[in-house]
Formats: sequence, structure tokens, C-alpha cells
Amino acid sequence: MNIDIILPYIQRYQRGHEVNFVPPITGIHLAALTPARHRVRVIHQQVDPIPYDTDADLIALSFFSGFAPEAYRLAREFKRRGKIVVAGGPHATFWADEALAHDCDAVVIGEAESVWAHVLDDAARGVLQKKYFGQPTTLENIPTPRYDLLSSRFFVRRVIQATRGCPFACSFCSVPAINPGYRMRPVADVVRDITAEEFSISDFRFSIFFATKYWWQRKVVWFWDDNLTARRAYVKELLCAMIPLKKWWLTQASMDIAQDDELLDLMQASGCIGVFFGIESFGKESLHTANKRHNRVEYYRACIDKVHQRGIAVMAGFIAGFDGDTPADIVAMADRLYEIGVDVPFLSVLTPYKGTALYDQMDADNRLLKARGWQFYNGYNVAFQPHALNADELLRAHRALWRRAFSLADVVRRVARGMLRLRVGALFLSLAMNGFYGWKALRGNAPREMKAEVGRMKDEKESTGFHLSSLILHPLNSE
Ligand code: B12
Ligand code: SF4
Repeated sequence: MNIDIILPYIQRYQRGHEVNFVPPITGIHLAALTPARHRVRVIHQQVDPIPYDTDADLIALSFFSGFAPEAYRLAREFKRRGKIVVAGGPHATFWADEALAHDCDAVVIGEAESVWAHVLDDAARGVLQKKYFGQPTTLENIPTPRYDLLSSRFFVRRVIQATRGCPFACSFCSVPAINPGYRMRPVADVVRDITAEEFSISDFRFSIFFATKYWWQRKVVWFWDDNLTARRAYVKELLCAMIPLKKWWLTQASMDIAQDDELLDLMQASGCIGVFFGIESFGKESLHTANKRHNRVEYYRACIDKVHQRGIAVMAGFIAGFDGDTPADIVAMADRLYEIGVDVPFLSVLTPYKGTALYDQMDADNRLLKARGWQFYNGYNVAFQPHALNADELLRAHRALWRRAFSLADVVRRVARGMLRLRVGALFLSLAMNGFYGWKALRGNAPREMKAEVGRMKDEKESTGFHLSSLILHPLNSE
């Protein structure tokens, strides 16, 4: 069969991305799991046009909740063209019946490894079932992602996964439900993927730009793990194996790594340039209700200092909309994140995803804004009734925080401070990411405010006049 794996996308900024930095790993991983007898392509709607006239027999859709309206529009388009449509990923896993009701022929619930070949066999034989339940398998014998299938528009290409799962259980996070337990790939397999040279030489066009880009693509390794450092013995073994590879690498980790000097030293020695911490809030009560007990406000600065002592940049996620948050608290985060030393902030709005304790609580308290479609679940919009303020006030406070944190003054002061304490790769990262967001802020290209009706997307005009807005009602409306 011919298979197109599509990752639907709805633009999250008013005028799109100026640069597309890092691709998801999901599509190229699923492509690698696809038996070799099938021809497979990977299309990221974020950068690639949708091939409506494809010769594919089967369309595999992988999407987050915030992109579900577009995924369902595409399912309908491809269904009309006689294709078999299979859905999977974090949204379809929790809303399988909804996906089936929106023109998907089958849904893979959970992880693909144990069932994907079986789904394809069934599809080829015309006996596709509606639901397949992917069991969390061991991570041995995972093939190298199909980097060769990535669009050259992504600046970083080496995305990789060494572990799955996270031992914590934060109330707003669906990782423990999506990837239960904590599983690790053999270190040798991870090293194999880090060193796989599959980047297209056609990108190398004898110009300084492409030579730089090609070098950067080989140099940088971005771990898309939920929490790479959770098992210390494992991560230390991995980092020892990475030292000779001389890469620059980045990952997500929890703040407790700051207590492990040996680990921090190994991170430095193996070329770590950036670590992402989910700091989330400066409110003790918020951290408590979020079950984020491993974050201690009084130690934020000391933890970040420890990472900076190794020249590693700190990226950090913050969430606006916890019950204790006032608009003033939210906007004040811009200064507070600078004070504790964050190099690159990521600023989200609290979002109740299915599969989380937060969702169950909001549902029980009747706080889900049921008239708002899935596009409100993109991390930058409000999908629930906040406690201390109303939904519009929360949105405005988030946008004020975003504009403040990425103002020219804040961007410059973060990068300037980095010059004194970051290693070369980390400084490069801080410059690139702050530049990326700072340029957006300068152009007024802020996160997009979703409406009950999403405006026409670039690809819609290529379709047959079907309007996204007819799909975007929240399924809870019908309950
Ligand atoms: C890496 C990551 C990112 C990266 C890359 C984003 C990307 N587009 O991939 C970054 C940091 C950019 C990111 C950003 C965001 N993320 Co994120 N991210 C993750 C993370 C930690 C790992 C995902 C991953 O790559 N896993 C490895 C791959 C191999 O596995 P996988 O994607 O899970 O796919 C497996 C199965 O799901 C299944 N599968 C998936 N798709 C399909 C399709 C088919 C057809 C089949 C058969 C099977 C299948 O098979 C795969 C192999 O087993 C997950 C947590 C998690 N454990 O899922 C959150 C997660 C996916 N992110 C989430 C969110 C909310 C976001 C943001 C909206 C956050 C924000 N506030 O801005 C943004 C959206 C940005 C964007 N443009 O897409 C949520 C999604 C919840 C939901 N229901 O939508 C998750 C689950 C975390 C959470 N908070 O609960 N994220
Ligand atoms: S520490 Fe991070 S990955 Fe783990 S449950 Fe909390 S938010 Fe999710």
C-alpha cells in the first residue's frame, strides 16, 4: 500500500511561524515502524502542503487536541476521495468514538508499536477494525526514525526519543495516561540513532548558508522525551556514551536534577546546551493543586544557577490560569522568570486535556466551556471557566505576559545575561529562541485568539468549499 502519514496543524500565531525550528518525531517514527513493503511519506501540515490528489491508499492522521478540527476536516476530505483514514495520537486515544464519527475508519488507541503492522495488514485485506488498542511495549528494537522523510524546512532535524513516561503525576499532564510506566531504550540503540547519517546531501548546496544548516542539523540532537533524567543510572550511562559523539543536545527534565552534581557534570561533558523545566507557577498553592510537588519556589533560582554553572541554557514552561492566579500575578511572571534566571520562557494557558486529573475535576465542577471547540485546546486559548477571573481576562492577562516577556527589552536582557554564563551552543540557542519569539512580538505576531469559527486556512481553498467551522463544536455539546 501507499501510505501518507499526515500531522494536521492549525496555526497558533496570527501570522504563522517565521522559522520552523524542530519537527515532531511522531510521523517519522511511525514511518520507521511501517513495514518496508509499503511506500510511506510524512507530511507536516505546519510546513508542507496537503497532497489532496495523493495516490496513497491509506492516510494516517496524528494530532493533538488543538488540531483535531483540522484533522477531522482532512479525514472528511480524504474519505470523499476514497482513502482509508486511520487516526492516532494523544487526542484520538482519548476521543476514539469522536474520531470514528468524524470520518476516520479506524483509531489506534495508545502506542502504535504493538499494532501498526497489524492495522496495515487488516487495511490491505479489507478487514479493518474500528479500534486497535496499542499496548505499552518495551522500547527494544525501535527502528531509527525516517529522518530522510522530513521536510528540509525544519532547521533542526535530529529529534530522538530515549525514554517514555514520567514518574510524576502533574494534574494537567496526560503523559502518565498516554505513556504509562517509565521505559528506556537500550543505550546502543539511542547512540545508533544519534549517529545515523541520513540527512539529504541535496541540502548541501555549496553555499555558506546551507553548509551551516547542514552542520547544525548534524550537530544538534533534540530529545523529545517526557522526562529524560528520571532514571539516574540509565541517563548517566547514556550520557557517558554520548561524550565521544560531540553533539549539542537538549531535553526536558525535572528540576530535581539540580541536586545531582554528577549528572549535571555529565550533561555538561556530553554537550548539553539546553534543558527544559516545567516550572509552571510561582504560586505555592497552584503547584500544590497541580500535584507539582517536586517544584519548590524558594529553590528555583538555586536550581537554575546550578545548571548555568555548567553553561547550559534553561528553557522553562509557565502556565497562566491556575485557580489562585490574578491578572497581576500572571503578568508579573515576566519579571519573576527573569529574576530566577530563565533563558527562554514558554508561556501557556492552563488547558484541561482528557486523561488528566485536571480534566476530571473541571468536568465534575462543570467548568469546561463546552461551546468552545477543540481549537481552544492549543495551549494558547481558554477552554475552561477560570476561578478568580473570567475567560477573557485570563486570555488578556496571558497575552500581556507574552508581550512583556518577549518585549525587546526582556529579550535583550536575557540574551545579554546569557553571554556571561552560557556555553557557545547554549548561547546560540538562547539567541535563536529569544530572537524567534522577540521578532514575533516586534511584528505583533502574537498567539492567535481562536473563535468559535476558525478562519479559513491556507489549505481550505484547495478543498471543495467544506468549512472547518462545521466540525469544530466540542463533542461535549452533544452530551
Ligand atoms: C515532544 C512533545 C512536544 C514537542 C513536539 C511537538 C510535536 N508536535 O510533536 C513540543 C515541545 C514542540 C510540544 C509542544 C506542544 N505540546 Co507537546 N508533547 C510532547 C511529548 C512530551 C512527547 C510527544 C512525542 O513525540 N512522543 C514520542 C512519539 C514517538 O510518540 P507519540 O507522539 O506519543 O506517538 C505514539 C502514539 O501516540 C501513537 N500515535 C501517534 N500518532 C499516531 C497516528 C497513528 C495513525 C497511529 C497508528 C498511532 C499514532 O504511536 C506513536 C508511537 O507509539 C508529549 C507527551 C507524550 N508522552 O505524548 C507532549 C504532548 C503531546 N504535548 C501536548 C501539548 C498540549 C503541547 C502544546 C499544545 C503545549 C503548549 N502549551 O503550547 C504544544 C503544541 C505545539 C505544536 N506546534 O504542536 C500534550 C497534548 C495533549 C492533547 N490531548 O492534545 C501532551 C500529551 C503533553 C501533555 N501536556 O499532556 N510538545
Ligand atoms: S513532570 Fe512533566 S512530564 Fe511528568 S507528569 Fe509532570 S508535567 Fe507531565
